[in-house]
Amino acid sequence: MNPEHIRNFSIIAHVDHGKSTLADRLLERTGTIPARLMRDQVLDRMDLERERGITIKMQPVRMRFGDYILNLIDTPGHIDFSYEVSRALHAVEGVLLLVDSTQGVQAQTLTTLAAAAAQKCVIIPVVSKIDSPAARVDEVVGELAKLLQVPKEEVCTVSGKTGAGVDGLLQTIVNRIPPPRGSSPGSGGEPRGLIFDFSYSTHRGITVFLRVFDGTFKKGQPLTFRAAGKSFVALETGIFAPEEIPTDSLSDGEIGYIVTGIKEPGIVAVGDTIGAVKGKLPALQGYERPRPVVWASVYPESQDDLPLLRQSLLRLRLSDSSLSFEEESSGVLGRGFRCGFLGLLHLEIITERLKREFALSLIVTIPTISYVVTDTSGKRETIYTPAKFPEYGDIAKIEEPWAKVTILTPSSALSALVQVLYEHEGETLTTETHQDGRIEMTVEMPLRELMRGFFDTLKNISSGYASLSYELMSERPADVVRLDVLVAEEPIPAFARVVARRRVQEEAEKMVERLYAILPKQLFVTKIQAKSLGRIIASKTLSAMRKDVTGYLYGGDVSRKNKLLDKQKRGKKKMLERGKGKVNIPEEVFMKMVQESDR
Ligand SMILES: Nc1nc2c(ncn2[C@@H]2O[C@H](COP(=O)(O)OP(=O)(O)O)[C@@H](O)[C@H]2O)c(=O)[nH]1
Ligand SMILES: [Mg+2]
Repeated sequence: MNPEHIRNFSIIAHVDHGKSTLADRLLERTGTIPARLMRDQVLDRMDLERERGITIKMQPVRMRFGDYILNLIDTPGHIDFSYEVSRALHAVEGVLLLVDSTQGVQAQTLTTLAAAAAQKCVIIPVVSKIDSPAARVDEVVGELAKLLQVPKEEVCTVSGKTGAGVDGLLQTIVNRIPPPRGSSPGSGGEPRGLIFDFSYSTHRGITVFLRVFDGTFKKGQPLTFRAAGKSFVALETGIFAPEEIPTDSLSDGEIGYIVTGIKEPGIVAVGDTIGAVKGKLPALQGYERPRPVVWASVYPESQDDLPLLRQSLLRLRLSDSSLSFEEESSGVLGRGFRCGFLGLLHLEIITERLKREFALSLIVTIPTISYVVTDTSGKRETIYTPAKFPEYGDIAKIEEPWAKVTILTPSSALSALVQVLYEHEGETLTTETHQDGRIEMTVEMPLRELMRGFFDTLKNISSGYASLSYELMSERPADVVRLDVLVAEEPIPAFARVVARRRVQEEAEKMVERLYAILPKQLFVTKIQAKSLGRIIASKTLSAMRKDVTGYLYGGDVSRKNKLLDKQKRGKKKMLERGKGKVNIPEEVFMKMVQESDR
């Protein structure tokens, strides 16, 4: 295939701005998918994507338009999946930057635009949903033209619903997006490609998704992964239609797949270069591994399922390279995994997939962030689990990740937003008023505070109109403390939290109250306490369950009755003294305390 006739592009936008629906029309107009097989958001192939109406995974597809081959990669819009977008951008020369004409530019529009520009992609501005009665086409075209500093005439307008503007857009793609450059001079046909994704099947092992940059890949060819240093024979080469269609070969400029037959996990990685065994071309620039944003523990409800859970996580990682996990054990919950996620939606999607695709019953603990703790001996350690957060005495310095947050909000929500930012320790860097009166703010904020329901609050105060996007920044000093919950004077490690010092009292009382409300009475008086910095800062006493020891005595033998009650009292006192570890915390109580309950 002559690269001059190839165009590789991606559709990027804020969530729900119509990417997948526009992709439907492109597939339809190019006759890629026959009408009888067409359905809404056809590229959203996972059940979960279809049910929720969101794209989770990027999806490549090849189309034919006249003499041209168009390779499109549809991407997710939610911030948690921006790693998918960044990987897609490495494989293409251009993007359609889509903005919903009923919404205008949103926070994620700005971040995806920045990512595409950094990748030197050619950007085609497109305003979508022009059929909608709520469309403000002229206004949004103006907004987008201003954002990109291009004349209004360069902004395309389309409807993914009616197909209006789609033919023109196809022509624009061919005209404005450059063809991929051919093989490096002097490479002598040596193949080289970048792995941007992969999938796994039991009988074919790992299939890598690649963008070919040089030479030609053929079936039966011996190949190697540069970083992993592993060689294999290509079992099949092919393209996405969007289902996998075998081809004789894949050559420079093309996007396709290679079946590797490799079944061991941990070898194939996105960002690795695939090439000839003993090839001379240098490795291509790969991707930075994304840093997990939140951590949560996942335990099987029954310990018998531990091996299945391990296997399932390994399997999921074969279609989601951003997932990270390691085994851990907790006294009560048994063995499980501490997992790192790219955000709360990512966590939700992964646990949902574990439950559905592998029929697992799971306990998922409250998500937390990580802290970097330097102890008094100078040792620096990243702590992912509150239960491992050191006691206050040994700490020299604590650092926590910060986030740079972009917020776009109607001006009517501004005063409420200022208050909320204050409560979440946000520091405003810039404020800018858009043409339509909306305010764009960049704010720096501890990730801990961003994860403390900031997004929900933002949506609430703006009646749903504000949008947010963020990127992680490096660590800064943190004023946080460990908070423990004690039952009968015994700390319960699984209940430990790390909270802002200024909120520790409030959190302590909340946790004590919550446990008090759900812990059944014990045989003896039970103290429920919260402790921080070596002091008890909240406490409640759960009265004893009174077992009726005198019940079998009838008649009026008062002295005998008193004697028995006395004995019971003494027994209880003894139990209280021995009380450690004697408290029976039922599993439901445990689950309610460690799982998220106030969201
Ligand atoms: N009226 C109208 N609605 C659209 C259009 N394109 C998408 N939608 C709707 O907008 C929502 C989000 O669309 P989707 O393609 O999933 O957006 P994505 O998140 O960017 O992939 C869905 O409810 C679509 O039916 C359009 O051109 N016109
Ligand atoms: Mg989509």
